Amino acid sequence: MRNNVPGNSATATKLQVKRSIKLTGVISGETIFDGSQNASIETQINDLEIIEGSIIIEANSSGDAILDYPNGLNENNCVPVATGIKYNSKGYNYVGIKNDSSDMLMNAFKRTLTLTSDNIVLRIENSMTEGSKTFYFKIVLRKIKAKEEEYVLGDVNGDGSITKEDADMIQKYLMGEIALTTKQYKAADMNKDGTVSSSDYVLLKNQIGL
Ligand SMILES: [Ca+2]
Ligand SMILES: [Ca+2]
Repeated sequence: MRNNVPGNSATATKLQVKRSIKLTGVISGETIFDGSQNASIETQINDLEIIEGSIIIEANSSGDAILDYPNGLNENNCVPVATGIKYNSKGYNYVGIKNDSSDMLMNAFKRTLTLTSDNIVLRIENSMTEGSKTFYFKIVLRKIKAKEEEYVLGDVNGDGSITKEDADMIQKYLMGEIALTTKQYKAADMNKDGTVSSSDYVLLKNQIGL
């Protein structure tokens, strides 16, 4: 009886349709799997970005390389992991230097890396006494999860309780009388559809029994 059942499950050694298996997120990779043999996935790390460039700096002075953020990165969602500097054939030096310990770290020029809201600013101090030098640099950035501001749904003014004042704020916003911050906007979006509308106003009024 069993042999008369249509289908291939009893003897299946592979899938009828090949399937792909994907890893996404911080590491990514993909392989095709059909069940007939083992499969391996070659992965790559996606959360590192490297900015490369060069800057010419006169002796006994400092110079700023002002750099754009790589696509998708900003001051809030990445941190610098390392900054390497090369000024001759000795290779990239990834060690910082203290003002008072130049003897300990020969050829490690002082560098300061600042992430502003607009740019990445790398300042290098050329402590040589004469001539200008070309400094090559590599800045390694790691993507991090941006911290979301915490909010309580309905508490638009953020005072810790959900009251008529919060509903009034939504009403004023809808009438164009006030603007909402990102946090207030999220707190006001009662039905979580991404926009603040009269539906949210009604929902909040119902919730507080108005
Ligand atoms: Ca409130
Ligand atoms: Ca809404």
